[in-house]
Amino acid sequence: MSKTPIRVAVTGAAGNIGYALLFRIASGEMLGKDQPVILQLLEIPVEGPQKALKGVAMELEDCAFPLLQDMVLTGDADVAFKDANWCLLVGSKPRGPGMERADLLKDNGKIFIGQGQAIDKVAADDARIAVVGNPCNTNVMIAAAQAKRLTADRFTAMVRLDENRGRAQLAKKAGVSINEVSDLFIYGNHSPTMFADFTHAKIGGKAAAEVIGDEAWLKNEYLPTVGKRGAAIIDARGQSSAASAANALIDHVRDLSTPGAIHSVAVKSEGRYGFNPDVWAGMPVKTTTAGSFEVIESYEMDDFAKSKIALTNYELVGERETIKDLL
Ligand code: NAX
Repeated sequence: MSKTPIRVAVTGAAGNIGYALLFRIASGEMLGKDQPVILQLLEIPVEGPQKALKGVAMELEDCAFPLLQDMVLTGDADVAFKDANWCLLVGSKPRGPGMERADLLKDNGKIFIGQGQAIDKVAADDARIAVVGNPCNTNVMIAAAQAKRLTADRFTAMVRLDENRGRAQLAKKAGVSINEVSDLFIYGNHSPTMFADFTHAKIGGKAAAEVIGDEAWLKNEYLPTVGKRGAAIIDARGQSSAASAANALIDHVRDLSTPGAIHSVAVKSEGRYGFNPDVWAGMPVKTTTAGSFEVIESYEMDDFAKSKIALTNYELVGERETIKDLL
């Protein structure tokens, strides 16, 4: 007998990341090759995006994916999140010319108030939320603040693209396969202040710092390369990362559904690793059951790592302060 379908709501579904994401969800790459899915797709309720969304749905139909049981296309959050088991919040407003970061935070924050309320009202009891739309650490905090029914641990934001970037850069420098790189976790904000913790990373089972043998490179080149990779992609492509972001979101959800998986997730810090208790910060997480995780708290940070974490925490606290009237 086939499994009960999982309802996956995706916002910003007609956008660039949506286009790189939906086909992979429907083909079973995110939740398993034997797991039927229903896609519930939200776009802003105006003609252009709704028409584009129809086009994407036509293409999904044309793929004849056996696992795709149904699709819902809507401009209404209450419809999109109805009984959803996973809510992937990708859609948000891009930063326009001359727009201040504080305005971006506030404008996008309003979207996440409405979506957080709708999710809390209509999503499934086991609903989990993954925020990608930037600034994702702060948007997830705003959405979670609306929740009366769902607990804070259901709300996560994505730093997995940063982890994947960080692993790839270490593998490239060491001239080894990506599979050799482990224990590389992202702490803090999805922004250039993030700390890609090379101090605990391993290459082929040995300390990465030892294998690389160049502390100055790790501190002065590696960290900025990982932190500013998004900007470098925009500079090269003329558009922001889409396929790699969609790929990271597939990894984020798949690993949060796979007991034993260890990966970087932005979660409510609760004071771990010295973060402000109320901010959502990237840290290492171990999936315990298909629906729950625990934070790995055992990494001892040296003074350099502590100073990096303090910096990214300072930025997260500042973002929280900017939008405090939305909480
Ligand atoms: P696009 O502008 O291509 O697509 C966004 C889509 O969201 C548009 O189709 C828009 O109509 C829709 N949208 C806007 N407001 C909405 C709302 N209230 N409800 C439903 N849909 C809405 O952007 P895309 O390249 O897909 O990127 C989406 C978001 O991901 C951006 O905020 C971007 O900054 C963020 N990113 C986050 C990353 C991460 O690692 N956390 C990396 C990639 C990406 O930069």
